[in-house]
Amino acid sequence: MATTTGTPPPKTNRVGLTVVDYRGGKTTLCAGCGHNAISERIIDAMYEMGVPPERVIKPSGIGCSSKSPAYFMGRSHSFNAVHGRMPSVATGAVLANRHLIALGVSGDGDTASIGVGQFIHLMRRNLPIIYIIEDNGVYGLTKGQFSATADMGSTLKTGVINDLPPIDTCAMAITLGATFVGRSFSGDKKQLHAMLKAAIAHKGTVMLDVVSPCVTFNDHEGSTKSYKYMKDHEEPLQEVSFVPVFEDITVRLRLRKLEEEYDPKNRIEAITRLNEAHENGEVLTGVFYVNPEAPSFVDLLNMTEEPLATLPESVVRPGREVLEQVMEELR
Ligand SMILES: Cc1ncc(C[n+]2csc(CCOP(=O)(O)OP(=O)(O)O)c2C)c(N)n1
Ligand code: SF4
Ligand SMILES: [Mg+2]
Repeated sequence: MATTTGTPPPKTNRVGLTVVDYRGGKTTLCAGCGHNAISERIIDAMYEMGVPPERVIKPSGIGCSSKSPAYFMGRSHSFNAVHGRMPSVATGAVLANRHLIALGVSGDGDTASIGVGQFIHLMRRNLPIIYIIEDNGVYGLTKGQFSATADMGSTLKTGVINDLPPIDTCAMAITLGATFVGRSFSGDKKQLHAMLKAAIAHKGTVMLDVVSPCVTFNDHEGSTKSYKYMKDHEEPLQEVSFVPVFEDITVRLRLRKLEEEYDPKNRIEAITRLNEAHENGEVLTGVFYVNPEAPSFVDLLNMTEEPLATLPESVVRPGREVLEQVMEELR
């Protein structure tokens, strides 16, 4: 329908919002930083899936990547946690209000070094969360030291060579029990967009490692997390597309096999394929593992449908008799 001025009204999604409603503050990250491209894909995916922004919480840790929730979905809740401690904040928020949609943003430093203990326990629980690692192989915010995801043999701009093996966060997440695990590239618009939409529909822990080049400290010849290296070495496992079915919120993930018969429900095969890719010097991208049937952490805890945060005090506060009984048991 045209307005009186003749300008068509902006397009809206199924909850009546325009894409502008999903934007955030102006980015302060470097121009060309992969993290900015990921924010753009999150905005598009959330808009297209018709997610009400007020239902979303975007916890993060510390780093350039962890700053990026300020640059998308300004109407959602945010929490910039302590370095590496986003998983505990996210767990607390989701348990207090199970109706929230949690989108955690972390970096390779935030996750695989200081935060690795928290990451490991989050992956075991199948908490409903989309956990994104914006992976540039360096600590961007503190001026480009190698992180634990840097490949052996990759070099810093100064010529320093990394002689330690990398931690593969995807292999780790699959081993530990995450129920939707994949890797993408900030420069692969189509694949990342489809994977994010599928992630939004998944009911459990989604772990997406997104290679996201740091143009200031890790985009040179000799880096294995540069735009050029990714363009030359990315090996997509499938062509990922996703058809949302809003009445029946099941994951309708379509994986068109490009190179082989690959079963994303087979954990062992997923880990073997990741190891083979490392041996062959390929950066495998795509959805490695999906298990939509596993009970989520909120199901396991048998929590009430009404979120704890909105239950009245008369329900959440034990009565005097119950307290006396507890005290009696402790005597
Ligand atoms: C407890 C603590 N230790 C160290 C730091 C310093 N520090 C800030 S960001 C960062 C690493 C960030 O790297 P990453 O998570 O990969 O994010 P990027 O900047 O690369 O996106 C470090 C070590 C800190 N802020 N807090
Ligand atoms: S320093 Fe690197 S990671 Fe940080 S904003 Fe700049 S390009 Fe991005
Ligand atoms: Mg980093």
